[in-house]
Order: sequence, then C-alpha cells, then structure tokens
Amino acid sequence: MTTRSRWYRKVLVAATLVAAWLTATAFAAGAITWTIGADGVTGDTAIAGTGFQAVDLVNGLDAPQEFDVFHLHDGVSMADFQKGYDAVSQTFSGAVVAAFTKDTADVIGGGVVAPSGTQRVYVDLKPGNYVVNAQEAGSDTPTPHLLIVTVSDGPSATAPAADLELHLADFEFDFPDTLPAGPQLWHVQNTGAQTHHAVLFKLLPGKTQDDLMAWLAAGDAGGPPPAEDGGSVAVVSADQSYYASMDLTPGTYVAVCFMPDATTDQPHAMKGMVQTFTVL
Ligand SMILES: [Cu+2]
Repeated sequence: MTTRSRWYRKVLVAATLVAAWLTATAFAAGAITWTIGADGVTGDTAIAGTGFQAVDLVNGLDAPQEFDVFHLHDGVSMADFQKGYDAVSQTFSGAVVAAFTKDTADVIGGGVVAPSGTQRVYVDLKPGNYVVNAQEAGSDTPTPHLLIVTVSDGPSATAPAADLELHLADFEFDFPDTLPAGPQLWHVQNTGAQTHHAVLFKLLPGKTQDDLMAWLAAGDAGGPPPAEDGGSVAVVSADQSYYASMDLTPGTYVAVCFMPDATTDQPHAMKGMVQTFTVL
C-alpha cells in the first residue's frame, strides 16, 4: 500500500461523520453539472463559454467521490492522457506527477463530494479539451470514471468574489489564523512550481497538529485518529486556480499536503506544508 493511499484511507476512516461542509444545496440553474452515478460521469460535455464557470459536482453514489478536472495541453490525445494518467495513478511519484503536468495536462480543480452531495466550484475554462475524472475517495484501488469535455469560445464568466484568497506554495499554505464558520468561497491558487492540494483534518478536543502528524506517521499502527474529516481543497497544478465552496464548522483544523515532492517523493507535509487554523 502506498503512503498516499494509506493516509487517504485513514482520512476516510476518520470520516465516519460526513462533514457538514459537504451539505447538498440547491443552486441556481445554469451551472455546468458533472455527476458521478452508476453509469460513470455524465453531464455537460460541450461548453461554449470561458472564464471561471460555475460547476456543480454531484455525487449520486453511496461513497465519497473525488472529482479532478484536467485541461489537456494542445495536441494531447485521449490516448496520451490515459497513458500519463495511468502512470500517475500507478506510481504516485513526484517526478511522474511533474512530467504529467509538464507534458500532458493541467489539473485545474475539483473536489471530494459526500454521498448524495453536491459541491459548487468555479473552474477556469479556456477553449480546448478537458477530462473530468471521478473515483471513490480513499479507495486503494479506485476505478477512474472519465468524461471528455470540449470547451469552445463563448461568453466569458467573471470570477466570483472570494471570501478567502488561499495560496498553495512550495511548500506552505497561507491560511489566516482564524476563519469564520459557515458558507465561504475560497479562491485557491497554486503559486508554486509543484502540484498541491490540502486535506483538512478537524482536530478532536485537546489534540494538536503534532498529535496528527504522529498519527499519520505511525501508519496502520497509529491507533484511533486524533481528528475527523474536515474537507479538502482539490489538487491544483502550478499557475492554476479555482474557487471552492466551503462550509466549515467551528473547531481547530490542520491542512496537510500529501502530494509527493518532484525530486524526493517526500509528501509535501514533510517539507513543511502543514498549517493549523481555527474556525470560529
Ligand atoms: Cu503540496
């Protein structure tokens, strides 16, 4: 089992209570919709419009699903994409991730959506070819479900107003010390050279970031988790950004990046990409 999948499984084990931030909400009509269901990913496949378009990620299944949206570089075929994607999935090596984002596709956002839930995000669309993948979050052997999407010129959407400008750098987050509870729109920007994300752990009372890191480092021998699932910020590659609807409940959170370093394969957390913040 890879370090990544072990950690993700621990996240899932910790997530017996599905966090409130993933609540299903009724959204205004007109958003692009991508739904994972029994038939794979379905939804809008021909989009005439660019800029930060509203997208509802819908989970019609009974397990949490991770969506990732890929913008294929010009000239990259689906076969090329599949080959690169398989290499990333099978190795989860930092060098392979770096090669994928350099040669094949940018990762432009996504989200982990609870069973029967919806998450509204805004992704930055440009004319070209895209792939939306959804697969079971936390699975050691997830089956990808790919939807091919084409974007052509059309009305350009203006970026929504964000409550938080969050930067993912090599190798740190810039969360403020405190954030308000309740619905928030985060503008998540990768300002680093590597690919980043954030898994949010909500600490149990009396537990600390050190407790969490010790538990993660202990692997399967780590005992009961010192935190529950607090949500996540999707994978975003260098120079990309997206907007994520969040709805955190009060508590102390630790954001952790598990992406592998491009040269050492160390999870970015081990290079300092860990931060505690409080939701009031
Ligand atoms: Cu990172």
